[in-house]
Amino acid sequence: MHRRLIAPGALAASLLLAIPASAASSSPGAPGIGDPYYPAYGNGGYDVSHYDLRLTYQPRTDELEGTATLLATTTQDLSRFDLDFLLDVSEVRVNGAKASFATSGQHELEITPAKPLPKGTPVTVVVRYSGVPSTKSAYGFSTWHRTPDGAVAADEPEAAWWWYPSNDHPLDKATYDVSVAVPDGTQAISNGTLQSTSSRLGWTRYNWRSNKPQATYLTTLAVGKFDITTGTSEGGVPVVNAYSKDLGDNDGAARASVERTGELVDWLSGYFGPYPFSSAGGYVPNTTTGYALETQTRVYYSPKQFANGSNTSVVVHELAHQWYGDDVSLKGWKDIWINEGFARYAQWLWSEHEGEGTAQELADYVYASHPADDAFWAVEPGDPGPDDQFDIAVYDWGALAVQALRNEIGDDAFFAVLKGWPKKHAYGNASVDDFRKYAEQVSGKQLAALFDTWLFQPSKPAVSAARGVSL
Ligand code: LEU
Repeated sequence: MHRRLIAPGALAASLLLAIPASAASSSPGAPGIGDPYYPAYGNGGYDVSHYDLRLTYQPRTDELEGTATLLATTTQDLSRFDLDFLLDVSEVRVNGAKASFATSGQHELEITPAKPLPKGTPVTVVVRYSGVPSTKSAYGFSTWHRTPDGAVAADEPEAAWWWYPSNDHPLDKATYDVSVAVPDGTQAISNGTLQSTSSRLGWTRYNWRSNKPQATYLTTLAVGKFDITTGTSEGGVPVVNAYSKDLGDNDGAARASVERTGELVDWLSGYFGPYPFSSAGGYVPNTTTGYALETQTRVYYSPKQFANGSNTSVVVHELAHQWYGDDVSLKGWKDIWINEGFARYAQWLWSEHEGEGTAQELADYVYASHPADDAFWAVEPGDPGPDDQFDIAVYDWGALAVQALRNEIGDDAFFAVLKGWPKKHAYGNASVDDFRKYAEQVSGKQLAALFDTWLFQPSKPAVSAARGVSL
């Protein structure tokens, strides 16, 4: 009992003195950014401003390897932080020093820097990694799609985990340099502008730059044998499109649709304001999946979109997202109506332009074609829940709600809102509530009841409340 030389209190005090002030209060960043639909998506404690991905991909074996360098700023005193990622990590450095790392949960890479990171400081994170993405899954699924000559990463809301470590949530947008080396004769397609290509030792490196804030799920990679076309729209927007050389019967219809990107970007600019990015375009790989995705500046299209001939409507939908979804991104995944309701409404405006039915006629049709007991009306477009996030109701009822808003506030205010919204929140994030407040401000009308009826009730609006329809 006489061996105790220092009283416990004194020991604790001497230890505390030895720890720098920032470390005393630092704690691990949260493993999720706080989205109630997807609690583990994204992370807390830092904000990424730029991703630099320098990769090599071998289509034959599906091996991807390389280095991701992230520039971030801490938003709290951090003892540890997470990235979302599935591939095999060999080394992590934080501000130049080796950091320890471990995996946890479905897709968390936990990084413990050698020294705690004080709040508000710039941090450089380097992650060296490799792996075969098609062998990885989370929650029992994979969104990495191999093709006969390569692979594609394009999905929503999850796509990044299979190919780069990230803070995987639209709330944390960043700029990107994506540089991918592929075997000579193969191309790598990504977002933004192709800065350069270089060849050596049998590999060709494609250097893509996306220089405006971009959500993680909107960052895409496609490798395969592509035919790349370039041009400039009449309005001055550079256009880069890419078509798999293996589209078979769908090749003509795909090109007849996607080659109209420049014309459609200019047409949409009339409604939404100037195109927000340095480049536009789309790519059609030889995938078997059936959807399209508004990957920023370079839209992903499945060949199936063109199985019945040209489909300018899907091109209009995905290009509308460049303003509604990409330039202005949702704050939480429950805000999906702002993306899909307005992209669908743009298709209705295009239908009207093409003489194939006015927006009002299409709204009436949607309203009339779903009886009150149809499950369609059970999905609230304003808060559909994660399982119904991409239900047809979010699109069609969502667009009907847009028509209801138009009828309530009149065309002048409506088209001012349509164009003003991307300007108000350019390169940022916004919620359905933010949209209602903005529409109220522009129109001078109280819209709470209208939004409640059209977006937040799991039932078919009564005809008496049906401002969207002209029945
Ligand atoms: N946002 C996509 C679309 O344009 C849907 C997603 C489920 C891939 O409709």
